[in-house]
This record gives sequence, C-alpha cells and structure tokens, in this order.
Amino acid sequence: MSETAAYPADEESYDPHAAQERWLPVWDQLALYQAGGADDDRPRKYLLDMFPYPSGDLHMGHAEAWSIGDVGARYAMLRGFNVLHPVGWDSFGLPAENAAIKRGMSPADWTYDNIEVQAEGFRRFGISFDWRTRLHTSDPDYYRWTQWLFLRFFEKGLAYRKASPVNWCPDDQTVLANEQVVGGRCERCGAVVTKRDLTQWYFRITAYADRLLDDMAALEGRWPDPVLTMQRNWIGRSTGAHVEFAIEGRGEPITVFTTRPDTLYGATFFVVAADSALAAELAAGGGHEAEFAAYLEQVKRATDIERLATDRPKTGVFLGRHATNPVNGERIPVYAADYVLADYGTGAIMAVPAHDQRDLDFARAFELPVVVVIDTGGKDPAETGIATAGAGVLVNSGPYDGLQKADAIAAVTADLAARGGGAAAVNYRLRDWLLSRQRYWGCPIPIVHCGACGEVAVPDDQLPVLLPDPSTVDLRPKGTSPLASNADWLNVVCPKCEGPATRDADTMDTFVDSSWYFLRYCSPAYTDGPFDPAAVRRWLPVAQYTGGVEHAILHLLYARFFTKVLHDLGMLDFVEPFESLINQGQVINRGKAMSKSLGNGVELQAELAIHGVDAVRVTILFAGPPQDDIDWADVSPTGAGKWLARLWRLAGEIGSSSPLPTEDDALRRLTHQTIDEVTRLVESVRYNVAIARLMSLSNAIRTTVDRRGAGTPAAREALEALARMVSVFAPFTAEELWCRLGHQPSVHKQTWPTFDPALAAEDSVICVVQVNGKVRDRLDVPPGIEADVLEVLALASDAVRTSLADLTVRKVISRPPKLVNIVAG
Ligand code: ANZ
Ligand code: ZN
Repeated sequence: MSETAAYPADEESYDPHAAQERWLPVWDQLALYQAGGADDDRPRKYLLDMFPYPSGDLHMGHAEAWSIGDVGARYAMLRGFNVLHPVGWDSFGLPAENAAIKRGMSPADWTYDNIEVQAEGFRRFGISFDWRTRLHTSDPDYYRWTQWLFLRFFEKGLAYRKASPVNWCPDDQTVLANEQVVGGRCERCGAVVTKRDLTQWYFRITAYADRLLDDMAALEGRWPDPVLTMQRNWIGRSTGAHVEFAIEGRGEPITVFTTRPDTLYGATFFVVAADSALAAELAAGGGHEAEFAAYLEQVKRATDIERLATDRPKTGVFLGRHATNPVNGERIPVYAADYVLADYGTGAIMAVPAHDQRDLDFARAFELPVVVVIDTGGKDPAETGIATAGAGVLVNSGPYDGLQKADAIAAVTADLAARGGGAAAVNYRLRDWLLSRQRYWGCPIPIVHCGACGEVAVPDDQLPVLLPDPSTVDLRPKGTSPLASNADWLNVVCPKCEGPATRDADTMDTFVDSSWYFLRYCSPAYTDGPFDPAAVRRWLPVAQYTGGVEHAILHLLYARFFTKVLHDLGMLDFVEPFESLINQGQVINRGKAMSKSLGNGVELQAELAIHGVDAVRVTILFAGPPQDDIDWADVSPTGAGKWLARLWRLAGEIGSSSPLPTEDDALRRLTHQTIDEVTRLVESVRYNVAIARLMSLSNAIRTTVDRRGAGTPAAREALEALARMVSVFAPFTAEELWCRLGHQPSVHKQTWPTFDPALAAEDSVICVVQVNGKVRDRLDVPPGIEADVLEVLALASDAVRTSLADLTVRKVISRPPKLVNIVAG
C-alpha cells in the first residue's frame, strides 16, 4: 500500500499519536475485522461485550471493559477463527429522557448524538468491531422485533397484566422491577422506593425458575462463581411444606409456608404480614382494629430490606384471634407484624421461636412461650436469646420424639399430606418481571385496550407501533405515561371488533431490549423476523461474554429467560446464550470508586491524550487479572508507554540491519517458550501475566541485539513473534513493529506465532543421585544448574526421601551437573 511506502523509518522516538493517525485510515480501508459469511468454513467464534448505553464519550470503565473483550476477539482472529465481534447500543432509557426534558431537546437527538461520539471513541480506541453489525435498540427496525417478541410471549401467557403493590420511584415517577431496587432505593437515581397499587405488565419468569436454576449446572466453571451464586440466591428456591392452620371464627384454614415442618410442635404463635389482605380481614372484628390501623401506617413507610433485617427491634399487633396448631391442637395467638412479607410464601407463618431467630426476637418482645423441639446440644434459646437452627433430635414432639431433623421433616410432611392438612412445597424468592414503565423513551407495548374485547394484540403486520413524535407529547414525569398525552396516537380502532379502543401507553423496561440483542447481531438487517435462524444457528451460543458484574442478576437472568422461552417457541436450539462469562473489575482511584464528590476521577480522554491508546490499554491489562479492580494510583501508563517505545526502537534497529551469520540459541529457546506460555495465558484470560512474559522476551531481544548485533536472525524471529503477540494488547504499536520490520500492513491479518516444541526444549543432562553410595534417582537438569539448586532438587526427590526414611542427612556433596551424593545415618 502507498501508505507504507511513505512510512518514515528515520524517526528517533516513538510518537504513539502519530501511529494512531497513521493506521486508523489504513485499517478502515482494510476492513480488518469483518466476520465471514455463510460460506466461510473456518470454525466460528462469537465474542461479545455487553453493549454500551449511549452516555457520551468513552470513560475509564469503557476502556477497561473493551480492552479486555478486545484481547479475546483479536486472539481468536489470529488463531484462524471466523470471529463475530459486534457493536451496538442499548439506546432506550431514562437518562436520555431526563436530559431531553432538562435541555428541551428530543430524546432521540440526545441519544443519537451521544452514539456518534461514542462510536468515534471506540474507533479511535482501536476496538476490533465488525461495524456492519451496528444496531441501536431505539431504531424502529429493532424495536419492531422487540414488540413482535413481546406478542409471542403474550400469546403463550408469558406476558400478562395484573394489579398488585409495586415498587414506585417518586423521583423518576415510574414503577421499578424488584431487580432495580437496591437497598430499598432506585437503582438509577437513588430515591427511596415506595409502594403503589397499580396494574402493570409482567413477564412470567417464575414459570422458568427451576430451569433457570438447574441449567446453571452447565455454566459451572465457565461463569464466575459469584455470579452463579447471586443468581441462585435471587431465584431463591426453598423446599419445605405448606401447612394448614384452622383459625377460630373463620371457615377456611390459612396455609403457611415453612422450611421446617419438623418444628411444628414448637409453633407457639402465628403471624400474618401486616400489609396483606389477610391481616386486614383478620383484624376486622378482633377488637384491636384501631391499633392495627395505626401499625399499618407505620409499616407502609418501611422498605423490604429494613423489614427483613434481623437486627431490627420486632414490632407487631395482636389481632384478638387464635389459630390451632394442627399437630397438638393448641390454641396459639395470631399477630400482624412487618417481619413477615405479604408477597413471600403465603404471607403467613407459623412462628417457632426456639429455632428461628426472628420469631425468638418477637417472642421475647411480646412475652410469648418458647418451646424447644429440636435438641441440638446447644443452650436454651429462651435464656440465651439465640435460636438454635442446627440439626439434632426431636423432643417435646409427641410421636416424632427421637427422630433426626431430616427424617422428621419427611415424616411430618407425609403425615400432614395423608391427613389432608398440608403437603410438600417449593417456594421461590423470584417474582415475575415487571416490565411496563410510565416513560416516553422506550419500546411501546403493542397492545390495544378495547372495552368489548379486552387486551388485543396489535397484528404483526402493523408493527412497529411507533413512538409518537416527542414534540406531540408531554414528557414531564407525572405518574402516567407521556404517550397517553397524545390523543391522536392513543385512540385507535380495535383490531378485532373495529370499535373504539386505546393503545397501551406504557413502554417496556430497557432490559427487554437487551434480552435479545445478541441474537440480532448476526443478522442486524433481517426483515423476516427478529433474527435469521440460519445465522443464529451458525454463530450462537456466544463463546465468551465480557461485562461488568453489576449485571450478574438483572441482564443475565433476563437474557437466559428469553433464550429459554425462544427455545420453547422452536426458534432456538440451545437453552443457554452465553457459554462463558468474564466479569471485569472496576477502575478506581486511591482506593475508592471514582466520583465527582471525591474529586478522584481519572479522565480517560486526558490519559489518552498524554499516553496514547496502546499505553492505556497495556496499563489496564497489565494491572492485574481482568476480574480485579484497578487502582489508577498504583499503575504507570508512563511505564507502559516506555516499554512500547523500547519495542519500537528495537524494531527500527532490527528492521534496518542486514542478516548476520551469528545465531543465539538461548533467545530462540526463550522465544518459543514464550509463545507457548503466552498462548496458554491468553487462553486462560491471564492477560497481565502474558504481558509480563512479553516484557521478559523484549528484554532478552535487547540483550542479544546489544551483544551480537541487530542482524542476528534470532532477534528478528523473536521480534516478529513478539509483534504478533503484542498485537492483541497494543494494536497500533504492533502495526508499527510489523511495518518497521519490513512487512506490509496489517499485523492484524497475520496468524498467531507457532510454537516449536523442539526449539523450546531446554538442553538437559542426567544427574545421578546417590544415598550412602547407592544410586537412588536420576534427574533431568539444565547443564548450567547451580550447586545449591541441584542439592535442593535431589533432596526433594521422592525416591531419595523414601530411601532416607528416618535417617538424618549428615552431608550433601553436590557436583553439578552430573552427581549428588548424600551421606546419611
Ligand atoms: C417455621 C420455621 C421454623 C421456619 C424454623 C424457619 C425456621 P426461606 O428459606 O427464605 O424460604 N417465612 C415464610 N414465609 C415468610 C414470609 N412471608 N415472610 C417472612 N418469613 C417467612 O425461609 C422460609 C422460612 O421463613 C419459613 O420457615 C418461615 O419460617 C419463614 F425453625 O417456618 B419457617
Ligand atoms: Zn374490540
């Protein structure tokens, strides 16, 4: 190419910025990273980074995530895979809307302007994307298919509307999914979340709870353990029993969920969730109505997290009623309390204070009896105030006395079932996914409400239901969807009966958009469905997914759920979308997360302006294992830049010298050993160690060049291999090296260097080890081994240790490299 001809070979020092400017246009022209089509028969690999939200220019977090993802993609390309490394934007969402309201501009303009800035940021950061995949979830030709998928869920009963108390963010004026409430606060804006009774749309993710749990077995060892644990806890499967309690003055018994049916004889009181319909019903006519009403007001102000906290003083009210313990016929008082949640289990519990801490705290506060029914060998809970939860033998439990806890759980459950007073039961913490939002900048829900026909799906051929123009709606948050403020948009004829009807004015949670984008990437322009089934069959599942651990529950659980539903609809032939997962850490500064108020933010753009792209990438990748946080105060982009400049000078020296007849076998050996090691390190995502090995190799090349001359063939071989390996970490510098060594661009079109085991093998000699004159072992050792190292090796030999048995070593004569003699007695 003409660009290379003009390559200035006589520069003295490395200018990383000039290198960036030099190569970006060349790479654009070479279209380096395009995935091969259907007829490309190389093995395929789909490498995915969690797509960005268009927040503005790239920041440190982006740099870290995409540096890590880029190594995997570039490595796979050099290894001869046909790689799909796509790019797109998760471009619906609240910040666009809030910014639009503040600045009086359209959310679309704000979004797409930001996307352009970010796209250029990624390009300049040299990420190996196939730009042809580019998609934006806010494009009508994307959200058309989000709507289409919603309708398939709707047809299957997996998308439905119900009225229930929901999480409400008073600042954003919208409902939130349970997953978006963190520590009782709105995940986005931090406002304290309250409850409201609203009719909302849900996805029936609970129908998939068991599969979401059980299919995790296949992800074991391929996804980080903490993520698997978080998902398991979030789904929260508990096994136990439903037990019915008769209530005096009520025809129907009330069922409780318990994980401990073995403790039934120890149930000394009964509690219903204060904010449940059941509590209101039981309170009526019990003689404590006023107390109950006052208590309920207090409860409504607390968050679930506060309510469940074990260290919180227990509160409640007696409802003036009694229940009957089904196994011993005892009358036990019924309370309403807030430590029992209305929407978990059945909203009612049998309280066993001896063996459940919260029940014990309540019993002590309300002076209720504590009856030990499991002898765990521990101290009496009534005295210590500490409930005993462990295993043990049943006592005070009539016919079950003497049984072990586990056997008693089975026996009590079976007996209850036989009498018709209960049954084995499974309970989940997971709730259905609340997906509707009362905001403008999201995917409209493709449903029409008709007085005669009810909820009617918009016919597929009328999709997409387009958002009304933002200038025709009132964007300000007011608790109802802005879409409803445009009457022309809202009022339609019913697709079924052609009578007057209204559109559903809510939009979908953006997590719906991101639950299937990875399927669209392999055929982003497809018009006959959300994705081309043949393309999906070729590329998916995703081989490696890289993204932040903050998505451990939400996004990853939803994407897994969508995949399973689409599998059941016959659209996919796999059930798990992401074969392996890498969670990168965070970039912090001086021990703390970067924040405006702490003033410890590190500006990526400033770092790039000083050090260049490659030095920042190498700094990030060299700082530690990808999953660890990087403290910017502890790293040295200057050091990384110096290393890259050293490589660049080496390339200049070697590239401009003619071959010499001298050879350096030690360097050749190190080169091949390094290729072997770095290959394994990159494959196991230990990028920091891989870079350390490359640094050692570069030091050895420098020594050879200084001692034997730049024309030493081994030095060129080493640097060429190094350039290819460095290309996955520092793409611009690697291109410089490659071209300074006299090659054509691009190093990114080369193959990963091949390792020759014969060249990597160390010369070795046999060393005989004797104990008291008898040969006990033969060791393979390097010819140059030192006496003390050899002595240690000899004493560590299994054969030697066996023959020494309990003898004491008196003297070791080490004669490297061939003999060690041990005298013992
Ligand atoms: C009696 C008992 C005795 C219980 C004992 C525990 C220990 P997980 O594992 O989280 O599913 N529970 C049931 N429904 C509840 C609700 N709506 N709000 C608060 N607590 C509730 O916990 C199930 C246990 O939590 C159940 O088993 C019940 O207390 C309580 F020694 O029943 B257990
Ligand atoms: Zn109708």
